[in-house]
Amino acid sequence: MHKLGHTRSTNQRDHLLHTPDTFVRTVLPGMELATAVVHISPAAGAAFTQYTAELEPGGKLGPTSNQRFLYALEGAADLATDTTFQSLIPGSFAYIPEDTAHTLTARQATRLAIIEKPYEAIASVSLPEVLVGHEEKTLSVPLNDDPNLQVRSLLPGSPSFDFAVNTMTYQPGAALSMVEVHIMEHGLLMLEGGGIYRLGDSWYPVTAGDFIWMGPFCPQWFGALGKRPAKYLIYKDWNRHPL
Ligand code: UGY
Ligand code: MN
Repeated sequence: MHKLGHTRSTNQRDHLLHTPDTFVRTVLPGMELATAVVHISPAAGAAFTQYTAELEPGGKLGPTSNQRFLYALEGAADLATDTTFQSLIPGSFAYIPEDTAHTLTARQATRLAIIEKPYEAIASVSLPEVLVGHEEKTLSVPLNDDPNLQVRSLLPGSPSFDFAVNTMTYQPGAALSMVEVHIMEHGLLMLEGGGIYRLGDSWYPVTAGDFIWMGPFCPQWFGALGKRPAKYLIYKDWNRHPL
């Protein structure tokens, strides 16, 4: 249906809301039988990029020299590096360090959330290695002792990693206990349910399929609405000095 020029999407200096009605597909270099919806990149003020890759059966991702994080949303795909071969199913995730040759091939129609970022090495800290896991095998812990708000850390907290990716699940009515203002930026993909997101001085209704970018120090708060839990995948830069 024609929306007569209306959308919930908005692009502000310190935050961006990207809703599916505004998604435009593009092909990134090296992709085969695949397209990308790029949600955020340095062009809009972020220090990382996040996109949703949509692959047909046999589709492939292009290469990158940056570190890459994958989270499988739908379908099935094989990830091969020089040392590993792993099948990804919904809820699977993989971390690939910078300068690590790999191929990702879809076995059926597949959708992946992908985050890429230049690695910030620390001289005394060992480099991270390839890591593949499944969300359901990670530990679920309450945030601030609230059993209705559960967080799963997909990556280890070690300083080898310069970013974190978590899932957060809110029972209906659960909310962040405070408005957060912090140096870390976020890329957020709403996976299930919905609610109200405060970003800066605005409050937005959000639902599964939406993407949000929060820049450094963007005031942020979320409360879950509706009759089912709200769940999102959230990236943040992490473990590095601000200067
Ligand atoms: O990890 C976080 O900063 C998280 N609590 N932020 C958020 O959900 N907007
Ligand atoms: Mn936050």
